[in-house]
Amino acid sequence: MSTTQPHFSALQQDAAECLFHPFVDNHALAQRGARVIQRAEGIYIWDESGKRYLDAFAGLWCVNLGYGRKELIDAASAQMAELPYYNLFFNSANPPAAELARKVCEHAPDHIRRVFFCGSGSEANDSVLRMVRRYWDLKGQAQKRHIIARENGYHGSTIAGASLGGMAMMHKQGGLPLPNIHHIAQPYWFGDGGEMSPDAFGLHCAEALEKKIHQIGAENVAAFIAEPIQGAGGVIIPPATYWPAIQKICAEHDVLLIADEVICGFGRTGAWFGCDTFDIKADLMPIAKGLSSGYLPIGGVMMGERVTDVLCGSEAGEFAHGFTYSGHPVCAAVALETLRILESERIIEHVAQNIGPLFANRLSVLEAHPLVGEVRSCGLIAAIELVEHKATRSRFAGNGRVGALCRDIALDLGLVLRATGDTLLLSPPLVINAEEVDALVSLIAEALDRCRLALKTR
Ligand code: PXG
Repeated sequence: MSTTQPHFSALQQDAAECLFHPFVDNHALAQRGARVIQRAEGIYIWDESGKRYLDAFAGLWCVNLGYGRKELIDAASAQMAELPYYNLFFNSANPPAAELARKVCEHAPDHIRRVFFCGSGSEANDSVLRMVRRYWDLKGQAQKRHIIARENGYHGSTIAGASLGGMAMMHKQGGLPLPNIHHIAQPYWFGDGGEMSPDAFGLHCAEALEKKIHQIGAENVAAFIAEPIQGAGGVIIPPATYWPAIQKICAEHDVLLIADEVICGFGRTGAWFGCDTFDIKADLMPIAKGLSSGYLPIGGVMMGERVTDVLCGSEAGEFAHGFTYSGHPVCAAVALETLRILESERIIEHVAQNIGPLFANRLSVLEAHPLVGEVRSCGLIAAIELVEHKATRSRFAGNGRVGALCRDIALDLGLVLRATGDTLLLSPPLVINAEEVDALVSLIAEALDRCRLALKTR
C-alpha cells in the first residue's frame, strides 16, 4: 500500500512507509507526516524544514547535558577507536564499564554496592524482576513472588516493564500484567486527593500498600516498585508524608524496595538521585536516560548491600542473566564522561541552588492563568495541570483533549513539551540558563492564551 502524500518530504515518505513508530497510531501518523528532527544544539532542536524548537522535554527526559556536547562526542569516538566492543561475560571486564561502575557507586547512596549494566530502562526493570526472584530463592523463601507496583506508574515497554508499570492501556494490549504483579493507587493529590490535605492523602496512599501486603500475605510479597516522582504518569510528586511511610511499611514486612530512577536519576530532581531528594533507602535502583545524557543507550541496576550480599555471596553461584551489550564500552565511556561533566561543572548543585528555584519561581506565575489549576516542580521536572474550574480542580470533558490542543499549539510556537491527559509536563536539559527559562515560560504562557482562545471560539 502506498501512502504517498504530495506534501511529504522524502524522509517523511520513508517514515510513513517503512518506520513503525512507538506509542502512536501508525495509520494516522502516515497521513499526517512525522516531524523529522535533523539537528540540535544546546536546548534547541531543528526539524528538516529548518524550524527551531526549544526542547523542554530533553528528548525523552534524557538529554540532561543538552545537545552537541563535544566532550561526549570525543569520548565516544576515542573509545570506538580503542575498543568498540567487548562484553562482561566469561570472566571479562572492560575499562569504561569497570570505571563507570566505580563512579556510579561513588555518587550513589552509601549502601549501594554494585551496578549491573544493560541497554535501557526497560531492560533494567526486567533485570530487577529477575534479581528479586533470585534473591528470595537464594534466601530460601521462593514463595515470595508477588510484586506490588502502582497504577499509572511507568517502568518500560517490555513484558516485565509493562507489567510492573500501571498503564491501563498497555495492560489491555496483550493480556498483561504478568501473574503476581499487583497495582495500588498513586499518590496523586491534585487528581485524586479530593478534600484531604496532601499530607493526609500521602499517608492514605501509603496505607494502600500495607493493605495490599496484608491481603497477599507478607510472606508472599517480594518487593514494592515505584518511581520517586512518577514521570510519564504526569510528574506526580508525592506528598511529604508518602515516602517515609512507604519505607517503614516495606521494612516492617520484609519487602524489598525498588526505586525506579530512570527519570529522576543523575540530577533531574536537584540531587544525584530521587532517593536522595526523598530520603529513600532502596534495595534496587534501575537507572538509564540521564546516565549517558541520552547520547547512547545504556541502563543499569544499582544494587544495595542487602541484595548484593545475597547475589554475590559465597552460596549464590551463577546468576544466569545478562545482555550482549551489558557494559558496552562505548556507551560506558559516554556515561563516564557525562558523570565527569556533571561533577566538574557542578550541574546538580546548579539545579538545586540556582536554576531549579528560578524555574519554580518563573513557572509559578502561570498559576494565575485561568486554565491552570496547579503548577508543581522539583529541580527541573514540572507539571502544569489544566482545568475547567480552578477552585474545584475539575477537568475538561474529552479525556486529554485540552492537553493535546495546548501541546500542539506549543509545537506551532516552537516549543516541545509533553501532555499526559490534561497535564503538561516539562523536563528541560539541566544546563538550561535563566534567559532560556524565561523564553520557555513565555512560550508556555502564549500557548495557554491561544489555547484558551481556541476553546472559547469552538
Ligand atoms: N522507567 C521509567 C521511570 C521510565 O520513565 C523506563 C523505565 C523505560 O526506559 P526505556 O529506556 O526502556 O524507555 C522509563 C522510560 C513518555 C516516555 O512518553 C517515557 C519513557 C520512555 C518513553 C516515553 O513520557 N520513560
